[in-house]
Amino acid sequence: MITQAQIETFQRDGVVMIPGAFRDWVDLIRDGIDRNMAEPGEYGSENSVTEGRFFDDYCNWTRIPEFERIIRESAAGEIAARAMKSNSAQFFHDHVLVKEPGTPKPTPWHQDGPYYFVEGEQTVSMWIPADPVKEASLRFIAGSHRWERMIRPVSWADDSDFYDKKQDWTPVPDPDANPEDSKVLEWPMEPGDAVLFDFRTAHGARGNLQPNRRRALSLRWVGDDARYVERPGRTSPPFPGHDMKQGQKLREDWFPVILDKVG
Ligand SMILES: O=C(O)CCC(=O)C(=O)O
Repeated sequence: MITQAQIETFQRDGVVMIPGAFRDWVDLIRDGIDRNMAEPGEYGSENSVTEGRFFDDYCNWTRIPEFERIIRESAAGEIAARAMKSNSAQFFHDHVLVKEPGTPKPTPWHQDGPYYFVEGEQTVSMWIPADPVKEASLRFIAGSHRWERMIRPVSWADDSDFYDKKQDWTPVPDPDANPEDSKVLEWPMEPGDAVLFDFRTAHGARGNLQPNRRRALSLRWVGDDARYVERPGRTSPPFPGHDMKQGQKLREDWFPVILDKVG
């Protein structure tokens, strides 16, 4: 499921690739993505691309039965808890990201944490491609989950500031311009492989100039120590009406605890 060596790699680098982790779930992932694209939710976006298509949408698992099955019935919760070294795995949200062939738009370098209203040492996203991916797979800056300051969050559509209020962010990095400053990790991936990464790990992706689609499902989890935090504006996802306060655990009726004790 996840080896001790993979757990240690995740803790050290903030990212690990687990070949074949969701191999048996690929058909269901594809079916769920098809349903999501046919019936986008209120957050569905085309990211203002003018060439190709970059569709993304999130927070649909309660209306897409394929996603709910993967979250509840696959080993995802246990893999998440073990990677985070947490007793529990609480589900935060699902995120579908599809780059169609001929889409040059890169995904900007970012950390997910600043967009979210949750923080902790125990967080993990699992990005699972439903197609073979070479150039357009996720790229990560090893060890960036330990950076003291977080990267300025930007709108994916136009790179403008995501929050109106100023905060002491670190500038968006450009590891390709300064390759000696950071170690970039990336892997060619097969359908059902998964990269696991901390919400604080800096990552981005190239455009998809390959002839095949690049469909992916990201599942986001938090562990025992994760707590609600106020951000300087509306977060992404926003979860309107959540009614949580600084320092609270995420409410379990909206964010289900899928595993409460690692066996
Ligand atoms: O699929 C992509 O291009 C970006 C994915 C991502 O940033 C994420 O899953 O957090």
